[in-house]
Amino acid sequence: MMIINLFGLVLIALIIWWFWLYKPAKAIDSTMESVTVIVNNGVYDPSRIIVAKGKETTLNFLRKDGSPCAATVIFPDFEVSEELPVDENKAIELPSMAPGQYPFHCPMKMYSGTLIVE
Ligand SMILES: [Cu+2]
Repeated sequence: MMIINLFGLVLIALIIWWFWLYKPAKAIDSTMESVTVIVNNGVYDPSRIIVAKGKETTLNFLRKDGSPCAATVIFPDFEVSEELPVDENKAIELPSMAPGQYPFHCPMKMYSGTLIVE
């Protein structure tokens, strides 16, 4: 009986967490502040970046991860593919974009992020 009650409590806690507390990673607004994306430990940080529509954008990438996986970042919608040197700031020029969401990732998609153009 105790175990069933405990299970019920855990379930309720999970439901509350899922519906009210869980929020996806906060998007960083590159129109308000200059953004440098840190590439390390399997994640782009920030991984969600707000970009102004209709004008060219420069994003800075700083790769900390020496593994070959992290070496290239690809923006498939814009046919942009850039090598990232380790521990060196790399500015990537993106063309003017229409509103929408566009993924960017490493060649194997272990690193992944989203551009939010608005
Ligand atoms: Cu990879």
